[in-house]
Amino acid sequence: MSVNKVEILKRMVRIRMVELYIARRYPEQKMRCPTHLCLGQEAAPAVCGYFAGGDDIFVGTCRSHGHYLAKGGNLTALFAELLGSGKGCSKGLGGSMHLIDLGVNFWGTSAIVGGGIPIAAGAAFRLRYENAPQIVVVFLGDAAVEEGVVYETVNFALLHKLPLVFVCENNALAITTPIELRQCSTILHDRFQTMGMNSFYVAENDISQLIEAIRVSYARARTGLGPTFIEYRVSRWCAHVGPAFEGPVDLWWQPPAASGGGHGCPICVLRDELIAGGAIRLEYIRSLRQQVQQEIEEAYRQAESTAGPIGQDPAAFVYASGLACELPSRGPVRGIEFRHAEASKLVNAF
Ligand SMILES: Cc1ncc(C[n+]2csc(CCOP(=O)(O)OP(=O)(O)O)c2C)c(N)n1
Repeated sequence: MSVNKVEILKRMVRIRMVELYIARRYPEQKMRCPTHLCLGQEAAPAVCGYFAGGDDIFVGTCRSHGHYLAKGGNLTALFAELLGSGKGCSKGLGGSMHLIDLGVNFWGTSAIVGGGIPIAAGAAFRLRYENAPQIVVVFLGDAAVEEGVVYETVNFALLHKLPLVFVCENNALAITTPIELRQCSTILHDRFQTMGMNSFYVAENDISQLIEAIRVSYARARTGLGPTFIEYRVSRWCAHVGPAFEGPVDLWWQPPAASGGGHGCPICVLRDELIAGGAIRLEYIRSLRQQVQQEIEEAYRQAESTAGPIGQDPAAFVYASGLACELPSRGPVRGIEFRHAEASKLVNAF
């Protein structure tokens, strides 16, 4: 299957530009939720989204604007969510860290590190149980690998050969603590190999290797071969939360010489490869940039026009309606019952 890398570049550019736009408008204080940007980390969502079908399921982290867009999430609904509008994908009740859109099979993001992992396993278990052809992709950061739930879920996923792909975007930071101070080994994926997990390590900005790892992992999950763990080394270019820039965010549409060859920027790396191979010219990127900017401004305008105080009961949607709230009645409790007569004798023989 040939891979359309220009399409992947387009997706990365769109995510980068959306994040930049949010960063620039955030100081207006209309977006009142904590906002974790994925500037510098656009490649994994773009490639994962490229290979996913509409029926596949994504589960994200607190840094998941890119994952949401990659799964086909609506841009106006994303902006509206950040603006606290009832037209947001989570009805304005979640904000940046709690995006959910079942319409595009984006099963949610969570402020709890590792919080999405068991949800993803549950979704994958159902698919396996029903012999369905879809897969689940769950994103996690390197800090999530410090949570016990990852090891429990990996074990369960292997045991049941779940159609689940773990995509760990290792930016080597948990808020501000470097991975060297948190982990015995700064390489994460190989510890799961000892449990029997198929895994990949993808070096920073090696987009071709990332494409291959994701392609193979999806194919394995779809054909009943079970889960895969991908560790992709990335750099986070902004503060843990909020729009403060710390990296080369805005050079990718300049000529390669002006962007320093682009070694540190995933978009520049792919851009340079595509220009060198004759697939695109710099002009293409400039017009793409204009097109995406227009789309973003229009989406934000629409989202702003729906903004305003949340017009609904904040407790709505917290509990599912229609669930029984009383425990089902059970028969009388009969006390201890032994599985066979021998046990009933042995239990008092000490
Ligand atoms: C269970 C839990 N423990 C601690 C925190 C506090 N916390 C918020 S974000 C974060 C670091 C997240 O790092 P990582 O998972 O690597 O994702 P990144 O922010 O690098 O994308 C921590 C420890 C939390 N939200 N949830």
